[in-house]
Amino acid sequence: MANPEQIPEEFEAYKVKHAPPTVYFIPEFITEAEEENLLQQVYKAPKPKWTQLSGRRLQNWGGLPHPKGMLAEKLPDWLLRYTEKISGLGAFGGKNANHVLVNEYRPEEGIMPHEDGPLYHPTVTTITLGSHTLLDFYRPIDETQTEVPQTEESRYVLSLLLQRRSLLIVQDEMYMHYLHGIKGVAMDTLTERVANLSVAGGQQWCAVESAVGAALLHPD
Ligand SMILES: O=C(O)CCC(=O)C(=O)O
Repeated sequence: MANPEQIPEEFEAYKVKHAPPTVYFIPEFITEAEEENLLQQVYKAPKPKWTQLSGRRLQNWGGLPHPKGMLAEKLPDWLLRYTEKISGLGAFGGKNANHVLVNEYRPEEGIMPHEDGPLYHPTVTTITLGSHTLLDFYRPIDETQTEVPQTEESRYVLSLLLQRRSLLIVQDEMYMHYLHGIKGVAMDTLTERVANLSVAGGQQWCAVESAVGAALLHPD
């Protein structure tokens, strides 16, 4: 299990304070040139590398995660550079990330609230490219709760504004207990429920362009 204490002390400043433990948000983690290079690499991949799903398309790098494990493949150098850099921060409890999921969302695309499941190390890190995204978190359905209807709205906890070139690290309770999703909207509304708004430097409204998020996942 990830140990947030392994993240160096200088990263304490990037801890999102108004969120359950543990979330780090680091704006401008990569440069504009690095972002451009990553986008070029993503879009240079052959067409069969893409898997089209409803509301997004994705590329799997490092192998295909499977309930019985993963037949690992070597990550290409253009991704290794970042998996090593992020793993070196201690994000994966001293282990190295061995899997990268590239998600592309076009305007009005998104992903329903979900958990990533036990196959993964309880940490996910995301570099956002090309545009921002608003990542929403929800409490799981509470079967014992009969008084309050268990709607998406009533279970909504907070959002994180992921600006392009930023790095997000989500660990432990925030990763294991809460569900995450991205609304398929053309415009995001930034409210006081965006927990990293002060760090991200918010505007009231932002148009969503296409966005590519690279997630590093560590299957145990
Ligand atoms: O794009 C993201 O940041 C979320 C992706 C995600 O949750 C997933 O691929 O399961």
